[in-house]
Amino acid sequence: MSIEVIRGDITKQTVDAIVNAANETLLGGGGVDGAIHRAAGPELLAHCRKMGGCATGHACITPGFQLSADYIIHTVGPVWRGGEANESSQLASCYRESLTLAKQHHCKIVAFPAISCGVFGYPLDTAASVSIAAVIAYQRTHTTPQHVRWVMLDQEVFDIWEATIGIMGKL
Ligand code: AR6
Repeated sequence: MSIEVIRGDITKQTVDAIVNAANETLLGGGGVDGAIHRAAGPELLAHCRKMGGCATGHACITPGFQLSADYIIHTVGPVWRGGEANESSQLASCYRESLTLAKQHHCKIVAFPAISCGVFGYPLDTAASVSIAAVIAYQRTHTTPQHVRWVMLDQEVFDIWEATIGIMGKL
């Protein structure tokens, strides 16, 4: 059971599943969602069209299509509205639901982006605490997935995650 954070492009990860920071339509968008759709190819959009969307805080799974990852887990993070609109429980739920789907599909290694930390505007330090706490809590009671890797495009996001893992990983 382990967690880590690296810098990189999540679409290039050779892992069992990568997680997409999607929106409720599941029909693609900007940020990491756009990058994943470009890398996975048009079959992903065709597949997502049949899925009927996904509510905030929930997750669903598709094949990885042209990615080297076997699966893409699509989760919809909360839009930041100031912190009083249930954002932290919705963000924690994204991680729990994504890890539950990964377990159901026997994924050993899962890569996450910083869900809600781009277009959706979640403050990075709070997002790091909520995200890391959710994964640590999950790992206390489950043995699969064995490894969770955050893959950060931005140095600033990487630095905050690394520092927060350093503190929370020892608690
Ligand atoms: N690899 C890893 N991280 C990435 C990559 C990549 N290739 N590309 C961007 N990031 P965002 P959100 C980082 O905006 O805030 C979309 O339009 C990025 O730097 O992708 O959950 C969806 O369709 C940031 O740190 O996701 C939704 O409408 C992090 O990924 C909406 O944006 C998340 O930023 C979701 O917004």
